[in-house]
Amino acid sequence: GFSWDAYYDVDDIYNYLSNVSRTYPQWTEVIVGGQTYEGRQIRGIRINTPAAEGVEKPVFFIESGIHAREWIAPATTTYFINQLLTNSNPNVTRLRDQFDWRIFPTVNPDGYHYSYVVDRYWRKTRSISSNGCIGADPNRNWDYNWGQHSSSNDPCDYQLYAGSCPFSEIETKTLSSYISGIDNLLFYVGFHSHAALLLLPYSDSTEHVHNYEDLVQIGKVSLEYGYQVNKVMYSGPGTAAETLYKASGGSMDWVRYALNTPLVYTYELRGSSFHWPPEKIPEQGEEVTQMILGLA
Ligand code: 0X9
Ligand code: ZN
Repeated sequence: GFSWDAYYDVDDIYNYLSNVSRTYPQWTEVIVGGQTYEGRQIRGIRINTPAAEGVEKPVFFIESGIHAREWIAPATTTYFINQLLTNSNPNVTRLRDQFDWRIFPTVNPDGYHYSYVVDRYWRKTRSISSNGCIGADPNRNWDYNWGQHSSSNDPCDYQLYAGSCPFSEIETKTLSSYISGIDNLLFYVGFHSHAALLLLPYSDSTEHVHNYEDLVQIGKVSLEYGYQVNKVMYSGPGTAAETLYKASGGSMDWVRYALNTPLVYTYELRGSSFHWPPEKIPEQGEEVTQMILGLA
């Protein structure tokens, strides 16, 4: 069975999504957000409880695991899915009912699988370049100011190769097209590790978006909620460019700029390394649940 005391490979995560959607067939469905180089699907779950007649709920999108080695992100995302579906606390059921959820625990499943079975530190996709080197950083590959900061043009760069062109990777190309098709997208939240940070757009520039003050205020509430769980305070919220470093071609910037999505956040979860022991999944998952409650 599936649980939150171990890390699982892609197939097990996908089976969990299928099983849980069979348990709640009226509210949930397995959704496909895109395709991968090795022929996998980018599989997620939609959770959408019945709304009042004529009401279209805002969409809350969760992107996890764009970087393969950041295992705590997929693990806490399935933890959160489980909370939404099984926790009868009124705060959680209200949260569940408030949004049309689109949750993708692992948007780079080829990379995650490779990290799981071969190279624990793998970060990129698994596409093969013309010179034979493998993978692009899927968080440098989106079509907004592509290839400027913290990006490499060398396909053999282990971490930061931005791809041969914007959306060269089938994962970002298909996922971005899926996201473009969503009406009423309100929240887009990405999970990474490990830095204990809350980041806002933009990554590529220190310019502040027009609702920057709202983003900061909402983000602070999220961090206060999260703090209550483990008494650990994250840094931020602030623009990724100011708080961390400038980086181009990230999903956050594209979703904010190209789709004009109002509320876009990236969390860097905790951990002393990418080897955050699986015993930490529940406390980190609880923290994520509270942080999302704080946002909402
Ligand atoms: O560099 C990244 O893509 C993210 N950090 S990580 O260590 N998980 O790789 C940060 C993403 C958002 N921030 C920036 N792009 N600056
Ligand atoms: Zn990352």
